[in-house]
Amino acid sequence: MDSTIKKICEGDVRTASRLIRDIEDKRPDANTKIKKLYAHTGKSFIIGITGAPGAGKSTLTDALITEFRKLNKTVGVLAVDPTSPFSGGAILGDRIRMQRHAEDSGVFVRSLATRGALGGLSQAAGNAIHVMEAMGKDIIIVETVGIGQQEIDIINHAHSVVVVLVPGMGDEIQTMKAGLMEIADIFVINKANRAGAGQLQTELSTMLNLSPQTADGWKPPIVAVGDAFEPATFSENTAELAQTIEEHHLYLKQSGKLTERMHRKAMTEIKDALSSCLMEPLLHSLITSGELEKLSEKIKNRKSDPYTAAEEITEKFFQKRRGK
Ligand SMILES: Nc1nc2c(ncn2[C@@H]2O[C@H](COP(=O)(O)OP(=O)(O)O)[C@@H](O)[C@H]2O)c(=O)[nH]1
Ligand SMILES: [Mg+2]
Repeated sequence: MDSTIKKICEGDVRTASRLIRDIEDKRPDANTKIKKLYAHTGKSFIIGITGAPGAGKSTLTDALITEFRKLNKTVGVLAVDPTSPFSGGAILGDRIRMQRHAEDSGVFVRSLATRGALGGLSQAAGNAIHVMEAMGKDIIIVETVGIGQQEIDIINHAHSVVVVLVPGMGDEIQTMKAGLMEIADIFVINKANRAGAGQLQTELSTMLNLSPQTADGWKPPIVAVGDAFEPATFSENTAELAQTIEEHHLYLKQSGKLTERMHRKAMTEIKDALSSCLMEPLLHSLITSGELEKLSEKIKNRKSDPYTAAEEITEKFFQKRRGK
């Protein structure tokens, strides 16, 4: 076995961290490593946590680490969030809080910054998750800011999706519209001691009752989590959240829906891989050769159309490939 792969499978933190950095930097040999690593992945349960910036995702993730460790599960955390305390610009309080897990060899926390080409972020996240899977982590938590399609792509790498909402942020309905409603398995109403929590809960339940998802056998539960600075109730609430996540995992296994989720994940991965093998090099060569500019000009002047142009491009691309 390749020594890097061997070390990662033994849980070596330095080797795993280096590969995650190479993935993030889009080094070409990172994909070669992932290919070799792939056979050692696929055993972890992957939880996606999404919601608006400041909704308390990192605080919840931190509390969930504690809960899962109590259950003797090893945990990997991947924060794909430029505003996250895990990534770079940590506020002192968050850094101190994370410190207690830093001592624990059963916990591995890494972040992905939005460095490099944006399009590759879902692929980078998927691959970083694979590294943690190969390390043998029982549970992997992926934290991501939930706004657009890109975040939904990232969350597709998860088996179970937790959407975090906060009363009074005025973003609840937008979050729903962004397509998170369809993808949520569990809702958290965070900072639930705040005004408007009850109303948010009512609105959400009404929406869930109208949603066809309820016919699916799993009605997304709503877990209310109180203030993070009230340790007693907060740990009680986060224990309930961990429990709900475990229940969803059990449901997925027993209903056969875990296979569907694995399929969804595989589809995302192959799309990501195709994009990095095909779309990215293709666009890169079209841009650097000036071809894209010329084609745009022709299309603009109605000397060509986008479909003919795309056909010509693909024809040329495959000819070149075959000639190789
Ligand atoms: N008052 C209050 N503040 C919280 C709570 N949870 C998190 N925060 C604070 O809200 C800010 C954002 O939290 P964070 O977990 O980083 O949110 P994220 O951006 O969703 O990851 C931080 O300053 C936290 O200390 C809470 O339950 N109550
Ligand atoms: Mg965060």
